[in-house]
Amino acid sequence: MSKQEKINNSRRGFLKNSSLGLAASTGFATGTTGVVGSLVSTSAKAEGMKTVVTAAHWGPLGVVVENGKVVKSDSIFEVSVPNELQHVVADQVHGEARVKYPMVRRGYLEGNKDTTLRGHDEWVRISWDKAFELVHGGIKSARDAYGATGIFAGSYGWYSSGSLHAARTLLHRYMNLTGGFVGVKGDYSTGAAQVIMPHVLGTIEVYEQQTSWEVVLESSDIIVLWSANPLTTLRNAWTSSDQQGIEYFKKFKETGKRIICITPERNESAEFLNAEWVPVNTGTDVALMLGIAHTLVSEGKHDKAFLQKYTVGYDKFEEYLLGKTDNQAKDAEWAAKISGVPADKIKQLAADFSSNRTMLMGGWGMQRQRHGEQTHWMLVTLASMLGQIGLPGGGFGLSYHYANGGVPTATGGIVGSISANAGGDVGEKTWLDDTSKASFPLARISDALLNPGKTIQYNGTEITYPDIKVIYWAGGNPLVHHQDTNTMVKAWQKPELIVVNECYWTPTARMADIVLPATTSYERNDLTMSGDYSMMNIFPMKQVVEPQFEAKSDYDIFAELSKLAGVAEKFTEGKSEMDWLKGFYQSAFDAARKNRVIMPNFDKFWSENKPVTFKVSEKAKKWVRYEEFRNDPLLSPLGTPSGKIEIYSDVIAKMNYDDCKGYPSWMEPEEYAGNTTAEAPLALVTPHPYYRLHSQLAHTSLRSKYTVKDREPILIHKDDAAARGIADGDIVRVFNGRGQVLAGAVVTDGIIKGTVAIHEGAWYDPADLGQSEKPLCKFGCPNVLTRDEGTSKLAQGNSPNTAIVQVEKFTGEAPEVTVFSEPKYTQA
Ligand SMILES: Nc1nc2c(c(=O)[nH]1)N[C@H]1C(S)=C(S)[C@@H](COP(=O)(O)OP(=O)(O)OC[C@H]3O[C@@H](n4cnc5c(=O)[nH]c(N)nc54)[C@H](O)[C@@H]3O)O[C@H]1N2
Ligand SMILES: Nc1nc2c(c(=O)[nH]1)N[C@H]1C(S)=C(S)[C@@H](COP(=O)(O)OP(=O)(O)OC[C@H]3O[C@@H](n4cnc5c(=O)[nH]c(N)nc54)[C@H](O)[C@@H]3O)O[C@H]1N2
Ligand SMILES: [Mo]
Repeated sequence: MSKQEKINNSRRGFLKNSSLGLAASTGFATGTTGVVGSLVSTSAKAEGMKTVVTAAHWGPLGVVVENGKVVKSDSIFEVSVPNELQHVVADQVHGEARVKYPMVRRGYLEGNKDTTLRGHDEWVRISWDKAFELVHGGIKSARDAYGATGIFAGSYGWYSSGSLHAARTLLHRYMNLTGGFVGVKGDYSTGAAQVIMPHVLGTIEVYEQQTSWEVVLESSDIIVLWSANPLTTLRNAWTSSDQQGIEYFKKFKETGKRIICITPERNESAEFLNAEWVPVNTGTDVALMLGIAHTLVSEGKHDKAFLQKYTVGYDKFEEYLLGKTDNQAKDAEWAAKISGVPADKIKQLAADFSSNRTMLMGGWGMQRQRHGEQTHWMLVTLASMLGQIGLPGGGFGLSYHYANGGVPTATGGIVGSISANAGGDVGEKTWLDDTSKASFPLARISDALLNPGKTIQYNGTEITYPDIKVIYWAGGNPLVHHQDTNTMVKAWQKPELIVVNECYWTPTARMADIVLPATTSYERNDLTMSGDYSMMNIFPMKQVVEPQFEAKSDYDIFAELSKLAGVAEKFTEGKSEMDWLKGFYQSAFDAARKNRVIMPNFDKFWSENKPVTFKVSEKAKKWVRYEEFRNDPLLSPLGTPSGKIEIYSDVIAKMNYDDCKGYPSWMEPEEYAGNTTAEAPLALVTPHPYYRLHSQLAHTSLRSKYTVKDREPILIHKDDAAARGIADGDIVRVFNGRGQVLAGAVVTDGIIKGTVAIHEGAWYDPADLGQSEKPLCKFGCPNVLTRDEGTSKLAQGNSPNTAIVQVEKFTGEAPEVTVFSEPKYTQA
């Protein structure tokens, strides 16, 4: 089944089941949100049944509960593109992957120091009292012996939405109160872009509001999805998705204007939006952009006046572009050889971009690779040459694919949230200096664990890795999200103690010493807003069911641990769950009032069972990013040293890094389509999944929508499959020098020849951990195959999309996938 068929099919499914009786006509699709909360409370009339309104990253939900069990869930808004992630609350709460009780690894319990047992030791069920005693004791003795730099609580992850039950923040709050911890710098999402952009534009850019969609609809002639897949990625938001971004993409399609999608695979967006797909080799966008830039210059189509007035250093870059510095003109023919995009097409793109109002919408997959800093720098440079930055509907936007970027910001108030610093008073933080010096770019985690004391370069500074003895993770899945799993498994054997709070038996939980069962967001009360930029709604997140088995919220877990450490009062500030929520809501209420927006009081809001929705001003609808800068670059300069767009950055040049020069340039990655080997002749790309949020929901029934013979799918071009005797639906082995996984072949012409795709977030399920150097992952976690190296000395971001592999038909008896059910355990 093609992806489009999948989308159509699931739409039919949605219409058929549509409903809980929740989705009334709301006018949502036309941009005027309405909600159906009042219907919600009356929809479930049957005895013993109720419908509860809550929310998740994947949107606001109505959840039907019957006799204490979730039976159904759906969006409370009518959305024109269904989001199946919303339909599996029952699986999330009652599924077989739940961690039910506190668990400890037998070796740890018995004082066996052999940490290589992690991941294949026996589990022992213990009481909460025993668990708290073990965790508190382990952390305390490590603190006494090694100090705060021995404790790592960076704990990156996407846990669940909510202002109060934010797993990672709560962990930090507890750690801050008890003597400190080593944290991390940056994130996996935009590891490279968020470090380079401030040098170029003076802001982080990737998490900023974009030119309003209303302006784009009106003024853009062409939108370019450059390494972006909004139909997939807008299904989620860091707060909660209200899918307004998807509705706007759909509206743009309906205008009949051009949409171009530049990606290695014809992704869900390209199909749904009927975009012109430009297949490109993974990791070659800088070359492609240079080819377009060169065409502009050779045809005199670059905007010299714009470059002169609003940028610095173009002349230095142009020397490189034209080949004056290295005898290689970066012309369309040169770019075609590298990128796989024909030279004629490159020239056509240059002509189209420069003769139309063009919005370059840059996604982030292309910066999650070696030299990932260059892609967004070069994109901004190309946009500068086109000269449309700051004009309605022109220029670039680096967040249209994420959390409703470009959906106009509503006028109202923003809810408060729990802070990592308790009550503002945590005594003298004598450890703070040491730990902040020791905190490292998060994607260097394996390197840091394996090489304590090693010094690395980072954005013009030096960082020396700490000696980590304890890891505490709450709300992330590093054994799935981090690159080169086999190296990580080794690194993970270094600490003396690893504690994980989890709702499910994830690969990370399985690799811990102590696992504490966390409630899902459906087992507690909370609040969230929607759309990280649009801030349009406040959703109540009401408790749907009682905590399952012995699960506790992270809040309660850390409150108990704080009690053992003698700081409970500071941790809780004497407040109950509802006290916190009232306070967070009040912040929004007060801010809204200043904006002359009246919100219901908390009690009314909570009892009404529906969101608060804010209105959007005409001004917000007309907002154009960089308009002020364009109107007056002297009065509204950028935050860069020159106040202009830095096509050449003196600051970066002076860092003298061999892998990030003073202007954007093409640097050949160690592994890509143009640099393969006989052993690994195919490039690998690892996009984000349509039916999951990373690894979240992998354990639900949604799996049946995408797996092939129970395995994570791998997209492979029909010629590459034929050359290997692989048919659609075959189980294949995918391997390289770093590891091996099984996957299910999806044979297609929807991927550029020479590249295969496996989506990130597939759970790591090793067949023979402890017996083999490179255990076979039975399910298909792509990070077993990816490269664990920083993007460059500048950002040290993650680079999973720089990888090459081989694929072969798997002929043996395929081992059963076991990672999605509870492991065996014994009673203490
Ligand atoms: N190859 C490759 N790898 C990638 C990427 C890629 O593109 N390619 N993308 C990267 C990116 S951008 C990101 S953001 C990361 C994502 O990596 P993660 O954020 O680690 O991924 P999630 O699957 O969201 O993990 C969140 C975990 O928190 C748990 N959880 C949910 N709610 C709670 C709670 O209330 N309490 C507790 N204690 N736990 C909870 C979930 O069960 C889940 O296991 O992956 C990165 N890895
Ligand atoms: N459904 C869903 N939504 C999500 C997430 C999820 O896991 N599932 N994750 C959320 C998070 S934390 C993040 S960071 C964002 C991620 O947002 P992005 O980073 O933008 O998502 P990706 O899927 O990694 O990449 C987008 C597209 O770029 C393509 N691509 C990859 N490498 C290259 C390249 O070298 N060149 C070009 N031209 N294209 C390339 C991918 O194949 C994909 O089609 O999404 C968020 N939304
Ligand atoms: Mo991310």
